[in-house]
Amino acid sequence: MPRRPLASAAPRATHMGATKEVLVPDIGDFKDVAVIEVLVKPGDSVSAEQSLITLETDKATMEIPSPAAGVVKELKVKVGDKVNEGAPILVLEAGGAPAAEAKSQAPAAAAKAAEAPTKPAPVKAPSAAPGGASVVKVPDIGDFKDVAVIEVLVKPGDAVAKEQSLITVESDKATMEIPSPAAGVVKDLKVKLGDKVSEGSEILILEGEGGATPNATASAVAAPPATERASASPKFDVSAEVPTVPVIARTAPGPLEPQDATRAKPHASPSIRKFARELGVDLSQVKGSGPKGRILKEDVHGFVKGVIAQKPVPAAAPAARGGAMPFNVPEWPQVDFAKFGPIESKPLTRIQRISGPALHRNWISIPHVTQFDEADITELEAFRKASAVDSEKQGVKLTMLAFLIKASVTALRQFPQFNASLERNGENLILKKYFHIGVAVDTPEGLVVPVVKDADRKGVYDLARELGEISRLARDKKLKPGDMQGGTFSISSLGGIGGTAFTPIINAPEVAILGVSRSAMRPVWTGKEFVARLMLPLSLSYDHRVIDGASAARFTSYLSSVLSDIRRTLL
Ligand code: CAO
Repeated sequence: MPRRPLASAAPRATHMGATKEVLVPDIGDFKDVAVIEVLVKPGDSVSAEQSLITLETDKATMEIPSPAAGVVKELKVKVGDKVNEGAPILVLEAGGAPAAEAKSQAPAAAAKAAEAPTKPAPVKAPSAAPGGASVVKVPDIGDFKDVAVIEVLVKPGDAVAKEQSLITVESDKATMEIPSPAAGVVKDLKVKLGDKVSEGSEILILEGEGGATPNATASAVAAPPATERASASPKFDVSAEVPTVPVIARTAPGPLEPQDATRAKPHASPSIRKFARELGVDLSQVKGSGPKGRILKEDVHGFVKGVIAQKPVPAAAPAARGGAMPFNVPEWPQVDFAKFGPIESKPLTRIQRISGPALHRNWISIPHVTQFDEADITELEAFRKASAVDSEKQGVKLTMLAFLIKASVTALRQFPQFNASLERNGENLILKKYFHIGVAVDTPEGLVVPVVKDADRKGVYDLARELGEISRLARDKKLKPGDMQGGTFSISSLGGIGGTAFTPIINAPEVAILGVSRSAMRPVWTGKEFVARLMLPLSLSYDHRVIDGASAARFTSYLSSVLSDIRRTLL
């Protein structure tokens, strides 16, 4: 969960005549933090709050802003140095008001920010409620207002520890958990799913441990990942801590999108993020040339130059959900539908809201081609039906999908480039030696893709049993994030519903997905006569960057031959 660190002190300065030594401020629990960027040099004029250096730990990147305007006289750090709170950064010849003083409405105490470390902004302490209990309220969540409660993580009677998450709120930009300011027992909930809350909204009534009022000095704050505030505090790029998608998918079924926990946000410091935002650059498209692939200002410049060179007017038109699109497309039409007849506005489900942008990304960024084929499953279906009695005795519904998984694994072994992912830099294909098959499951809330792990090591009965179990979990919204991660290839079966073919969208970072439509009896020419055969339509969408058409045709032909004679899975 991206979280704003507790510490938020301003850089300290000690007077040395007309100059001040700017020190590393309170940076929370971080110790021996590496200086990864020095953003100024001697002779530079800096304004109050201008970033001086960037520090990075394995969990966060933070910029240390100048406590006041002035001229840099001497640098005390260089890239690669390890620093702690109080370490000298540089000597500044004061040439303007300290940052805190510059804020005319700031309280007097805050005006001393340039002189001494300030304390972390306290979370609103629980206010007293009748019966020795206290009201826990939404703390300072930055500029976010009326954010939706998407999870209530506790219920009345629950004992909670200090900092245990109570609720999760979500805006269109961030998902954040609100932790408990104190240990205690939940007496009463004041919010429910779907409520809109802002700073100060009541969350719940908490009775402190042993019936006492919870400690009023609690200071844990969950804050939005990308909010930048005008303060002299370090700016923490907490978005670098944890990828957003796995966080969002923490307790709810995930959509048809990558659920790979290793998928990280672009590695860049807050100022670079801001710079990129100002230019409308999507950092995920920029290759970093800094240490550990970090994106530098030059990389953003280079990216913009490249785009300009390719297109005369690289307008970043807003997509339907507000994201920047890398194409010069006309703006989404704003239509007043009510002008034409009665309407009803229905919010998208949570799964749809998460999966929509991922599907959109996959659709526009992967060059899809769909190869259609069909498999003669007459014998297979006869075998499945003949096995039905035996399978039912074992409590398993032996579905066609279980055989499809089995046959797909056999084909994937034969064509390893289909069981692969393109490396983010586009230079290598990662071939996976394991076979985790994602299965699209239709639920009332939307599509989710649980993954059958190690499908190559399971028999058809085991696969059928597991499919029944994950479909049930998906529909009961009980899938865990891990159940939806690590897929190497996906199957989307609409055979139980109908249709003759469709073009499934690849579930990135996978490179192919098999769509299956409804089987039907068809006349098939044997060379001498037409015979009635049960034919299963297959639609294989593949990433044309890594798979060419001939390979795709070979893959579906082979898969079709395996389904026509399932004994091939034994070979
Ligand atoms: N051809 C003909 N009949 C088929 C078939 C096929 N390809 N696949 C399934 N059927 C039949 C089954 O045999 C079953 O019939 P009986 O009840 O008489 O045995 C019936 O259709 C219902 O099957 P099912 O859908 O319950 O079971 P399944 O194992 O085939 O599928 C699951 C399970 C989870 C894939 C399915 O329930 C589902 O959610 N499908 C939708 C996936 C989806 O939305 N994909 C779209 C992604 S792109 O937006």
